[in-house]
Amino acid sequence: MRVYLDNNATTIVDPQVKLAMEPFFCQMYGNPNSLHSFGSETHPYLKLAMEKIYAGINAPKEDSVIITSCATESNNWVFKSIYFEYILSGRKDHIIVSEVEHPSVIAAAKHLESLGVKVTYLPINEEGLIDVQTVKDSITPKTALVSVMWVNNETGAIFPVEEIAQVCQEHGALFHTDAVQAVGKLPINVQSFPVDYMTFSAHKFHGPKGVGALYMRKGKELSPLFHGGSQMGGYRSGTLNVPGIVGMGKAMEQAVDSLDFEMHDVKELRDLLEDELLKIKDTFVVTPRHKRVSNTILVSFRGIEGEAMLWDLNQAGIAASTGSACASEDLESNPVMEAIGAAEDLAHTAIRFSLSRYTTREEIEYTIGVVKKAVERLRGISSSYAYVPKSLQEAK
Ligand code: 7TS
Repeated sequence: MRVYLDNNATTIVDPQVKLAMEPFFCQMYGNPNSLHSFGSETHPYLKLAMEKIYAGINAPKEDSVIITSCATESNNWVFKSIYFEYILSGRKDHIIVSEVEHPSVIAAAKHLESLGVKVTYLPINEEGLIDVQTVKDSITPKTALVSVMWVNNETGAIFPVEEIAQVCQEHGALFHTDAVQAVGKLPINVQSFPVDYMTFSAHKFHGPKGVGALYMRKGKELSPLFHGGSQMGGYRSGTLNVPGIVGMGKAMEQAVDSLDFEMHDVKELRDLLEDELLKIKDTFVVTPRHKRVSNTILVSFRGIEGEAMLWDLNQAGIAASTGSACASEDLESNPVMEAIGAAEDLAHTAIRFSLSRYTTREEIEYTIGVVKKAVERLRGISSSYAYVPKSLQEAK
């Protein structure tokens, strides 16, 4: 059996999405900017796709949604734009990010730091959560941008972005949220709180890879990323990725339609997995369930290296993760475990299971069995875990 429980890294493309994209490879392959019919016949499809994307986040049409190549690009773009528009001009000199942002935010912030920008890294507490007070304590009149992710990719923790955005508005700072792990898992309504910029990525909600987006509220500033033609309002020129945009539109529509299923049925399977894993002795889950999205568990098995567990799971056909795929070749401890100050013996033990609407009960039941066996085997050979074999326990 092959079981895919790494949906926070990427997801299967919804077959409806694939179907929607197909005509734009060999039939309607024209460049939308061309004046002939090969170009213009793509227009209604692009318009419809963009409408679906706007509807999915409840953006009014006066706001901008700029299609990018991925969330990494959207995140980087916001930081570089802030540098050009606010820092270089001397208007502001400070930005704030949480210390558990995705590397595409942390590395962008560090780059700005190397250019002389003051950066505050907000801590998370032992539950993996952010206290709004930490934003209030660090924001100043010179703060250009606060960037806090909506949902953490490792733990699934939901951060209080609505309240943080409010604080930013009161202090004249811009607010950006990386909503990559929120779309398809939480209702998104950019009109319900003062978010200025928001990043998301199609491949995290059953759309194609290579298509991301940057939402920007009307009236906000953004330096063009690519200078050239007039595509994407001149902010990001280059021939449009027609199949990608159509795919993202369809994926967004499907994500909205599946939201209830994601929040209830997927949660039921996640809770089943979590309940069974927590029955294993010396096992810990980061962030209380009700403060997490419905598909994610970050679990630690004392005495077991995350990579060793991953190996056993992979041998049994199960895909999970020990940290962001962008960093998991480094054999470093999980960044969130470090940030919550987990004891040394736990920092390397975290495994992330992330489900999707395609995950089945059979797959979860199989996974539970495999994990239980793996824990027993690995603790049996662990030098850091005082293990009493079952036969001896019974003999006592
Ligand atoms: N932001 C967050 C919160 C993410 O989880 C990821 C990918 C990205 C940005 C980057 O997205 P992309 O569109 O540029 O690919 N996160 C993960 C992960 O958790 N494991 O592998 C990739």
